[in-house]
Amino acid sequence: MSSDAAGRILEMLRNQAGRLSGTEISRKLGISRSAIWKHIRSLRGAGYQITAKHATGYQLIAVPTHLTTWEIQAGLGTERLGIKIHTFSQVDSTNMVAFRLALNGAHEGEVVIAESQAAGKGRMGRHWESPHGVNIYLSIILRPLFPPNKMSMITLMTAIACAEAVEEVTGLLPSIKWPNDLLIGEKKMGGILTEADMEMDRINFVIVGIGINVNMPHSSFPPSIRDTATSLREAPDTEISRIALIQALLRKFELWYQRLGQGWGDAVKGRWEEISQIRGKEVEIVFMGETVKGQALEIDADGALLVQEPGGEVKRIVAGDVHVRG
Ligand code: BT5
Repeated sequence: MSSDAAGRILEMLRNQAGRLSGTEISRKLGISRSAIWKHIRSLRGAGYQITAKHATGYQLIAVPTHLTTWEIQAGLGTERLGIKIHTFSQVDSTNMVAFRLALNGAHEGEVVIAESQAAGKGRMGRHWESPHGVNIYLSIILRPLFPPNKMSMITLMTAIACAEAVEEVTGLLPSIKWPNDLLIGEKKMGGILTEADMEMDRINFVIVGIGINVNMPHSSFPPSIRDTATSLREAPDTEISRIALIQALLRKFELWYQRLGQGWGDAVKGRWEEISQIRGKEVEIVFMGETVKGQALEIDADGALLVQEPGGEVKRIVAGDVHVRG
């Protein structure tokens, strides 16, 4: 049974104010009444409330509150991104699922989304808190044609896409902390984990993992991050539609990724510097036990952070944790 036909039936039901007869669906889609019934059953199984009356037909009463491919794709409007969306109730990590799919030949633009993660990953082996049903855990498979040294630009453009999507949906523009933190005020509400399968001179695929705390209540944060983390809901204190946010995110992501692919690295750099908190600030960067202190200048064409030490020397930072001082 094709999920496509189920999706098209759903679309017809959405656009219908009252009941829609089986004959009408059958005529429009060229499928039998019994095939329609099977699709209706699978939609119901996915959480859609659809009533069926023998004489008058079908009516959509309610859509599920959990994330479904159909809800995300309805009115999405992207060209390639999210054309295939794999949704799960729970996974180990959406990045790991996406990685496995990519190894098996998944295409650029395929997306993995889960309601919760049992082993959500941060950078450098760290853990990402991923409670069920309240946040966004999403990974995008990319097969970029540009060289490995441009990898960091993908993380930066992802941060821009996330910030702009949040602004579109909530009216609140988060700030970005190099390289992968999304902040509201001083608190972290999202993070990005970019992983890749690559050789010396070429990228086979990239997995961009995005975690955004959307409706997570403050009480759900474990004590270890209660003072440093926040969710979007906490800011305006209203429930935020995860569907609307995912759709905005996929659209913004596609736009910025296309720009990057067309050689608009300067536009990415410019927009990133506009949104980021870091330019001109006194920073301390820790990476693998080493600390660099100085003033953050800008990011270079490959997405590295340039920091001027008190002695005047400029260091190029490609990875690490940034602390803004003072
Ligand atoms: C990150 O790492 O910020 C990258 C997070 C990426 C998560 C997404 S979810 C979808 C995809 N699938 C995955 O498995 N991962 C990606 P890092 O900069 O290393 O920050 C990790 C640190 O942030 C932790 O050590 C905690 O201190 C803190 N933290 C953990 N969970 C958090 C949360 N939900 N909100 C805010 N801070 C959190």
